[in-house]
Amino acid sequence: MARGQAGAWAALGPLLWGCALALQGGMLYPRESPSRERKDLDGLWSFRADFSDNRHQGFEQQWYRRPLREDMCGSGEKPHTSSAPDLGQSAEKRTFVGWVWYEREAALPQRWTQDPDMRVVLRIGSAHYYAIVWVNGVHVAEHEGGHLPFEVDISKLVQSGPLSSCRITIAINNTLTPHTLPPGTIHYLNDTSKYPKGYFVQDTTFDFFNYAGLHRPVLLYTTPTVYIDDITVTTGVDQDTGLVNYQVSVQGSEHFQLEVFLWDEEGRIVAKGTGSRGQLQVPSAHLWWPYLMHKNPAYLYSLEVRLTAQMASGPMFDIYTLPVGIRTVAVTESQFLINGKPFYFHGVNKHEDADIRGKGFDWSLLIKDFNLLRWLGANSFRTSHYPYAEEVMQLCDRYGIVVIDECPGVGIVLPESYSNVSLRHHLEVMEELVRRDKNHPAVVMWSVANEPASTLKPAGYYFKTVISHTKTLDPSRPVTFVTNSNYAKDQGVPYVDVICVNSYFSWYHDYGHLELIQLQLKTQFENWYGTYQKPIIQSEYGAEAIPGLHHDPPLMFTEEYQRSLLEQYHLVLDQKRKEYVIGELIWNFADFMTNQSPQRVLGNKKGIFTRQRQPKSAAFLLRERYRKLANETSNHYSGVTSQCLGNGPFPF
Ligand code: BDP
Repeated sequence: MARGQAGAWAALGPLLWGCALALQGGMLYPRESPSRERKDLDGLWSFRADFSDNRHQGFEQQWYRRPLREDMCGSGEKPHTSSAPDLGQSAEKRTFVGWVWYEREAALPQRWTQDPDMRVVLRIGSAHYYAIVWVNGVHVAEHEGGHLPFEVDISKLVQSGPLSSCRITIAINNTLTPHTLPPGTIHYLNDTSKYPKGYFVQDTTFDFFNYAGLHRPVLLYTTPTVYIDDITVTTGVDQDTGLVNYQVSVQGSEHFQLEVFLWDEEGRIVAKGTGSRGQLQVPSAHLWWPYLMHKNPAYLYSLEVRLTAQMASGPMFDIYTLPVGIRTVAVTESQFLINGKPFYFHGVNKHEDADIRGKGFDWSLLIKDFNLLRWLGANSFRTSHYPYAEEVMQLCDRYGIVVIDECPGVGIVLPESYSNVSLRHHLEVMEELVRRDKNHPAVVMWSVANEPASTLKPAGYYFKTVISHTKTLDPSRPVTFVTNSNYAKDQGVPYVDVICVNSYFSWYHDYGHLELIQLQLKTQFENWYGTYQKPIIQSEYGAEAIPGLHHDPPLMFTEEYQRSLLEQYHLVLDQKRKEYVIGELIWNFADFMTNQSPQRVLGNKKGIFTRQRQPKSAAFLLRERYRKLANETSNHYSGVTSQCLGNGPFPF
């Protein structure tokens, strides 16, 4: 909830929606190499929220022109990878809607500012939701959408003067509209007997707190001026030969040579190639297997791409190394196959969410979460309900955690959210997501939305378009969206490869009647499968449990109820997984923050871990189940859990 003047939202409109960038270039993760350097801009950033009535003072006074800290009135400092709302003590700031300003001075190594053969790039891991960027007071970039990276070449600016530092200013607006992803609506409350003049609230139809700000690393990196801009890898398997198809795009010159080398984990070159595209063949390849599906999961090769460009001044080199997992993914009428073997998803849905940090990236939290996944015996998760940090995806590749990669299409329920404006943006977001995550072996499926109102009339055309666009962008992976609507009326499902269905039996209806779950769940599966003959994932199910609240017989909100509800689901899942159910993902891995409402007690408590990552009783139940499932479903590799669990790469 927020307060402002009546004109506040209108004043933001034209700035916000006129200028989203078209998708350009690749989005390779910045890695150091002999030709590339990287400088993380972590630490504290100056921070200021624009509390002016029209939320536009920052633009009127051009806050980007001089250091923000020159006028500290109302401003402060903030670690950049955290959400602003939970750092302060003010309720008004916590629910602020509008522009906030970040600023950081970066000292640059001399050669970065003096070498004309060097490109300096500013990369922002994510800025929720709309961002405008200035460097030394000059406007350099804008980006719409809070969960995907964007970058800009700032070489000209940093190489044009005597400065050995640069001042980066980022203005970020967290306002959502029916056309953003996720959507939201600003409501002015005009009854002056109840609300002060100009009072407005931002309403959202998704169930997590709209944390805003710079959530992920911001960094500078360099490349030569002729550089490897993008690499696309797809893999296949022929008998025991691994096939690595690569395509490289180069910017800066048309006169170059490319060599590619595939290294194995022991540091041996196992295949070589030349040119911008080709196929590498790896005899007796180590395949990338999911965690618990093989005794040596998550095998990664390294694809080293070496570029040599002929310049007037002599040769110029660029080197980029990409981790590559060789694996195949396929879907049949009733199975999900990884490397030709049936794969059963036993995992979780997550959120990027934690105390104090909000959605801010934090390595310690990440390692804790991966240790918990491993402890649980989970082999997969869905990035509900938006793309997670790139570093998360890298860990999934390294540890064999399979990912259903979801875009921020959550809460699409208003008819306006099916307009052409929304559709165009949704297509752009899918392009950005596929561009970023296409090379991760852990990503086995794209999810284009969660629980859209897909019984509304335009939904069929809308999802047909988004799904077919996604398949064109990446023909190598299946596509889904997550439904919770009626099987007979859902207009999007005909276009998906796998049906993901959420249900909350004996929670959001038939309160307390656990005895109904088996019947209702069976009916759910039989109806969906009977209508579409596609494999089904139970993509969400669960119940809230306040940690430490007990009652036997089980009553809602107790740990016993959460546990018993899951047990009822498991009875049916155990029957149907022998037919066409290919997975179960608990809602949710951990408790998480939401908007305030009478249905939420300091957030959503459906976690099997608390927000502080301590187990509730249900976590032990799932741990037992997932280990059993791993042994039963990894049928080509018996005794997998005893061999795989406990000796892994995690620092227990
Ligand atoms: C599901 C939504 C999820 C919610 C969950 C719940 O997909 O985002 O958090 O319900 O109500 O329908 O806990």
